[in-house]
Amino acid sequence: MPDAIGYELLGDIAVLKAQNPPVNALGYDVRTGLMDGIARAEADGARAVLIYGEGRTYFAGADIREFGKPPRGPALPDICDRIESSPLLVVSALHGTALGGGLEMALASHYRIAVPGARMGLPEVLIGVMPGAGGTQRLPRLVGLDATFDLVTSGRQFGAAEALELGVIDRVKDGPPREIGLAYARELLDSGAARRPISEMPAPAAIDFDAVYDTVLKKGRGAISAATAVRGIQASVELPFAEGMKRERELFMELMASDQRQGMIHAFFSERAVGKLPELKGVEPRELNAIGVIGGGTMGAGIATAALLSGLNVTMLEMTALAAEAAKGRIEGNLSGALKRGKISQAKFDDLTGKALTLSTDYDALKEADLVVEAVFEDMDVKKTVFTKLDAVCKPGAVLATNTSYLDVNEIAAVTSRPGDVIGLHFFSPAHVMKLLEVVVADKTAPDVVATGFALGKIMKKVSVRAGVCDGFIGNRILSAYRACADHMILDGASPYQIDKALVGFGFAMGPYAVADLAGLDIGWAVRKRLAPTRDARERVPSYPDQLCEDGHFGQKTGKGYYVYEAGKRAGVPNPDVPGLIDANRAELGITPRDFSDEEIVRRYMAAMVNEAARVVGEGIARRPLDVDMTLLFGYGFPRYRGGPLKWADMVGLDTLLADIKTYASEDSYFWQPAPLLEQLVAEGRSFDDLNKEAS
Ligand code: T1G
Repeated sequence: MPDAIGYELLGDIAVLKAQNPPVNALGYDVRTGLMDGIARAEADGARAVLIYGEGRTYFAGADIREFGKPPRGPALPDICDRIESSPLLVVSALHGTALGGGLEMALASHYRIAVPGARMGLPEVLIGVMPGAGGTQRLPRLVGLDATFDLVTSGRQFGAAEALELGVIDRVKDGPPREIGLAYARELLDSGAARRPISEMPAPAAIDFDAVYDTVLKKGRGAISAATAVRGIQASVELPFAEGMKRERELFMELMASDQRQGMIHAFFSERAVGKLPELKGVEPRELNAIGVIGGGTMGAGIATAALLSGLNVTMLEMTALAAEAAKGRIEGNLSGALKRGKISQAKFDDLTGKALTLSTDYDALKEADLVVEAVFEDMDVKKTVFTKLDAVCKPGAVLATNTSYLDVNEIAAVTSRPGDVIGLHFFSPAHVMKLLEVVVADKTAPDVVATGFALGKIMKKVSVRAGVCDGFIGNRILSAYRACADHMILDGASPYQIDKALVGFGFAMGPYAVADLAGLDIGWAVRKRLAPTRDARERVPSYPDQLCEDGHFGQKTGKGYYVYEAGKRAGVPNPDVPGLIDANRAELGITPRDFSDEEIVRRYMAAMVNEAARVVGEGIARRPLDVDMTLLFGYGFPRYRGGPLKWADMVGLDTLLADIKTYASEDSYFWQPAPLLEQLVAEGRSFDDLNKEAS
């Protein structure tokens, strides 16, 4: 294995080349290589040093696989200080993604050049930490406080042009990073350019840091990394550089030790692992160039929009020409958002809604499609009719997908002569925005059809999760459990508004009742009616929501549900009619309401979520606990800094959760039946993370 840092001496310029694929992460070998390399360059009498990365990128940051392990070898901040204080002229040449400690390494250099396509950023707050190698101390001195707050607290990436404009880099030049770096170092030496340590530049003037801190903390909805980074930036103004570095390190180590860092690193690696399934190893997906979408309602138009934005040609099939035109209007509406935000040009908009999109009312238009996904009415007979026609029309090898959110994909597949080609692709509304895609694998779905589902997800930049067939697959099945728990608490004395507030306090963007208003109360109403004939008598189901629906109150779309929505306002106010409906429901059931604390509300709600999630994993509907975590993060607004419900459960302690469930079972043994997997893990002293490791 070649040295992690290659060394060359070219005349009076020493070259330190990072060669640590795949992303030149600043792991132990790279760090020691940099310390040895700068010392060697000085000993060799070089006058300048060029640092660049081989392969796809300049350093992409610290090696986050080392997080949580005992620190080894030189720490990154010390390497940055060592390089910056070298008497030699240090130049960094950036390409790929210079992120986190990578950008901090570049800031410790005296000059920075980048190729036009280079991207940079300090994304540490997105993985639960903060810049910890001088980023909060050097960046303010280079670009001022406003730009620093923006870049550090958002963690966003930015391109070479913006970096040049901000002053983060000095030069943009096309060419191999090594060549443009050497030429720039040569130019600097020949022009007698001086070393330019940022640490010696003046710090910006003080501002009201508490106000910035409060704003950032509020925006984080419970996440603490960005707000903590503000305190690091504050130190760059209030303390001398060396003291500021010490303060940054203290704050960084506090975050490193936090549960939130554990949660967000878990999310980072799980987001990449969730699409890697042993069963797909070596399985080639089928061709995917042109797809068909049947049904141009909200979902179908959203799916078509996502496909168009991903570069696929789309044939949209509707029942009538009028309906097809209306579908096109929805697609144009979806794309106009991207146009307004500058994500696509007018020419692109015209191409996507012109050449790339074909409208039709004739199934024959689908005969060349590589994949067809239907998003028609959620009724089994309607779906079966559609698949019977698809079976007759589509070419051999075409993938036939259903977007159903709960119907049995096996039953749908059974009406075709090719059940191996049938799969569920459960998109989440709005389908061109939500990143989650549940790839629902039926009993006879062929492996390469599963691979094609994941390939479509990748093209659409979705987070695809493999799901087995059951009512609600992974996400909706778990949602129905924790939503039922919330409904029980309302019958027993809590208010929907208290529950929503408590869950927002836990980190959800919205509570379950605000979410229900957003999705439409008629959806839950239809599910309750569908399940009523087979419902177990012991199941506790409130009747007051039906009353709301019978009165035509479906939530945001009718202006009234749990909340009342004034025209133009997204946030609603509590519907004054609801408490009376709840009181009447409790009276019917002979329930004397009791108080709930926010803490108890969250504790019960999460116990129900974890318990059902454990069932879903135990039954193999989800392959691993991390699959459930990714589903809840990308489809249900679970707070990312907690990693997902099963990561959160590991950190709370499975024995504690099981004890809670057993306590609640004494009130309602039907709802609170401990999941066998949860009992097994507690008995064996294992965690959900152990299962993730065993499965990978
Ligand atoms: N450390 C270790 N492994 C990493 C890594 C990292 N920083 N970044 C990526 N990988 C692995 C990843 O797990 C995957 O592995 C492979 O590389 C390809 O990644 C002191 C402390 C760089 C934009 O947060 O944003 O510096 O699955 O699939 O889509 O202030 O990876 O192949 O086994 O994502 O082309 C700051 C995180 C760290 C950057 C490339 N840096 N990485 O995206 O490929 S904290 C980051 C990314 C820090 C200092 C602090 C992306 C990417 P495998 P990939 P990609």
